[in-house]
Amino acid sequence: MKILLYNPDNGVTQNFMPHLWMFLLQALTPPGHEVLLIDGNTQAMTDAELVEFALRSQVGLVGIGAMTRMIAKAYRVADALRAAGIKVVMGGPHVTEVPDEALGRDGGPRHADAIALGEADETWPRIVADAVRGRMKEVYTPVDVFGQERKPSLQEYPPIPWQSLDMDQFNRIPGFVRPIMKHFHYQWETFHIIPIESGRGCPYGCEFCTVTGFFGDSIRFRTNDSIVSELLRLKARARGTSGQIAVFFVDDNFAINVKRTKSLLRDIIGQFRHQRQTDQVAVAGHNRGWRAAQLGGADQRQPAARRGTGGPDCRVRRQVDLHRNGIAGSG
Ligand code: B12
Ligand code: SF4
Repeated sequence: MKILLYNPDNGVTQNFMPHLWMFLLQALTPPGHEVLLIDGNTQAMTDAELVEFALRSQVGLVGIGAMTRMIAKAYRVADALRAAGIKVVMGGPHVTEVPDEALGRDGGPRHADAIALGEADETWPRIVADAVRGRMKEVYTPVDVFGQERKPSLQEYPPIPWQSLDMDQFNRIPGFVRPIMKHFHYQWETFHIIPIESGRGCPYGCEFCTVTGFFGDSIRFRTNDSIVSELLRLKARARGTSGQIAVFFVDDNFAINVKRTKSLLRDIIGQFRHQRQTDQVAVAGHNRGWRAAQLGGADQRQPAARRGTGGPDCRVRRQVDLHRNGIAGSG
């Protein structure tokens, strides 16, 4: 079966990097299926064009993921696809928060044939199998055999085959500049910003945020080896394509466990630099060429209204550390 994973744009701002969920679900798709990716931020298409593309490509299932910010567009596109007879499954934070809306159980119109609640790492292969049999359920929930909620372990993280993925649509170098870069032999024919994760979950439960409810209040980490090998695959891709790759750790709490953070950074540095560095995060960042760091988490000592997306692990002291090391910090 051909599967299209579609990420809607928000119609106002342009996203600077693709979403991890698309690559992750693509990597988790059982063999024998072809998975196409379209990001509305990089491939502007009208609803009719998208439907036409899906019909022409004989897509049997479209997966749409959306935050609340993009949900209006997501529903519109889903409606157009379903009107053309194409099955649609939706997932992500918004439909998890308000599942009845997508299924038309709240009195409004129905937008999806099926929805995946919460983390879909383990439910996605089932969804695909059911879609092939033409017997998709309406709701897929990550539960164990006893019906208890089950969070996937990140210990066996699926290797995303970055080295072989078609990433053309996510190249940040505009088409007209590429021949010039090539002509002058710059290693900048492509520039990709790649999302990667090292852990999920957050214990802080800030009232305005979906993360603790969605990913749970304890943190699950990937192994250092799996992260380092993903970075090495990305590096190999950059080398092989005369391109540059920047990685963006999408973790909400990258530095919550200091021992683990240092151990990961040491392993990364060990693979990417011959010379050992000190174990300060900021110094390590400086030596890796970081020029800016986005800090996540929220300071629990602040009233909710005054909290930004700062965090117990990223207070002013850390900003100062970063600045001393020539890195701009925000968050
Ligand atoms: C990185 C990130 C960003 C980055 C980049 C986005 C990107 N390109 O990746 C930046 C900083 C730009 C950003 C911006 C915003 N973000 Co943001 N972001 C995140 C963050 C921290 C990580 C996303 C991620 O990759 N997670 C890891 C992946 C694996 O998880 P996932 O996306 O949820 O996918 C899993 C499931 O949801 C499911 N799934 C997802 N999609 C689909 C689709 C199908 C078909 C299926 C079956 C399953 C499925 O399967 C996946 C595997 O389990 C999340 C918080 C979080 N921890 O998720 C917030 C989060 C997604 N962001 C959020 C928000 C609000 C925003 C902004 C609107 C903030 C703002 N006011 O401007 C903007 C919108 C940007 C835009 N384009 O319009 C909210 C969304 C809440 C909601 N109700 O939708 C989140 C959840 C954080 C929060 N505070 O609650 N964001
Ligand atoms: S610390 Fe950050 S990720 Fe955790 S609940 Fe608060 S805002 Fe969300």
